[in-house]
Amino acid sequence: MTDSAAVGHPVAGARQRGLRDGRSRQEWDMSTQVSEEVREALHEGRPVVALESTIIAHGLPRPRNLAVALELEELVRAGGAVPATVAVVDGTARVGLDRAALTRIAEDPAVRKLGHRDLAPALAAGATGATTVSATAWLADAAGIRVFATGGLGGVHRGWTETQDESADLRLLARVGITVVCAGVKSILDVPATLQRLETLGVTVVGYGTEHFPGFYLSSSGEPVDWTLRSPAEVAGVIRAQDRLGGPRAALIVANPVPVAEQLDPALHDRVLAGGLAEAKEKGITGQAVTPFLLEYLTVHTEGASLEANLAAVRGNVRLAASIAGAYGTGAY
Ligand code: PSU
Ligand code: MN
Repeated sequence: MTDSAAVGHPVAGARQRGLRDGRSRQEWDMSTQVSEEVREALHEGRPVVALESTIIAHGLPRPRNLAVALELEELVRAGGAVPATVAVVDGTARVGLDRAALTRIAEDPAVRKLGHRDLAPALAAGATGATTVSATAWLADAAGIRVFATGGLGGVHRGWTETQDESADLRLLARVGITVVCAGVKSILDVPATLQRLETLGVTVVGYGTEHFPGFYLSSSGEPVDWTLRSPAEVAGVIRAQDRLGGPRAALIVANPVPVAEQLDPALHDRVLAGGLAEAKEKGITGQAVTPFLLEYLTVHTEGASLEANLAAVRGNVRLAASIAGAYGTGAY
């Protein structure tokens, strides 16, 4: 069921004719393996939902991360879609992982964190790594997948005027026409600055059932959104409108709040986050390590409450993504 083949199989309906950048399908297949199940679903126009793997390898504690990875795939299936978890395994980018690959991503501490810019060196070195939103969106889009679910996007970090730390997620989402269902951006970030950057980059942001941008662990960040959608059919309508418009491609961010009953207590959130940011600064934590450090700090110092809120958010996003993929149906390309 989850067997893969490296070359020579058609992917994604009309897109098998060639890629936007002029490479042949076969050239692309040499570097990227789409699992047989995902390939068939795309070929037949059945709904597929991409899932990232950094949340598994670097965003959640072991051994719970493997159980969550499997649960998220099950949730996609229960929603009538095929899951396509993305990662790089021994130098091959893979879209749709089998159980062995998923286990390795979850269990092996040597698994690297790969943003889009890390893909080429990872492939060349034969490395194994988990893909962030930027790398996942790129690979999933190239495979012809239109809907992607995650927890919270990366964005502009607090103190960005000093550190220049802005997640590569934003720039990449300005370049691929994928729909990302998320609980906003991680609340460890500078949320207003991130929303401003998304506006500048031309990335469409809609609130799902809310007039406020969600706050990842929190149901609301307090920031307003310009557009509110209230059903998977309405989201599918926007994706179809993107298709009709053409022009430069950019992502559609569907910001889906964690239910209020499952959010992290806001006062606890603010207090613990302040401690985490101070400790990160003290320890000189920078670059790719910042996000995993803060997520873990919050999990430890809220005694697991932030982890439960994070998981509730991701589960909700995965369910919604499956419904959107179903409502959108075929005819994307
Ligand atoms: N959502 C979660 N947990 C995570 C992430 C998202 O609930 O760990 C990951 C995503 O892979 C995202 C990355 O792309 O965090 C952002 O990392 P950085 O800030 O270093 O770009
Ligand atoms: Mn960063």
